[in-house]
Amino acid sequence: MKLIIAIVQDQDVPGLLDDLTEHEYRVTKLASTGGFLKAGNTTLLIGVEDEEVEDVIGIVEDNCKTREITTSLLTVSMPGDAYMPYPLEVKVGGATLFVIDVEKHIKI
Ligand code: 2BA
Repeated sequence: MKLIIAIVQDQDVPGLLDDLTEHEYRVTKLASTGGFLKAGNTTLLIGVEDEEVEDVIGIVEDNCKTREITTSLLTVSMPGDAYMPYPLEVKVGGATLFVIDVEKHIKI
């Protein structure tokens, strides 16, 4: 068994959850925050059999889009100790996935 940890953008979550549950996958949704942008995103935990991993990756690919986000995260220093926000273009991926071996799966 594998645990897929999928970090996705909030906008893609409703369609992705519908698609996963229609295919009878079990999923847990966690609210998360990206360390770089410090903006909300969603982390999904999906426990699957080994042979289902590729199917789940395909469903994530179908539902998650890469987006360009402009942020004023960076500041440049100006004369006189002033700081000015500096726009930064960041490509936020469709999804970041980790696939982990599950040692034991217990349901009580
Ligand atoms: P954030 O950390 O908020 O990152 C958002 C986007 O900012 C990233 O998109 C990437 O394009 C850019 N970025 C991140 N760190 C950067 C840095 N040190 N310098 C320049 N640009 C940087 P993605 O790579 O698609 O990541 C989207 C979200 O997925 C991340 O949000 C984070 O929550 C998660 N993530 C990505 N890679 C991860 C990893 N190796 N471990 C844990 N979480 C990860």
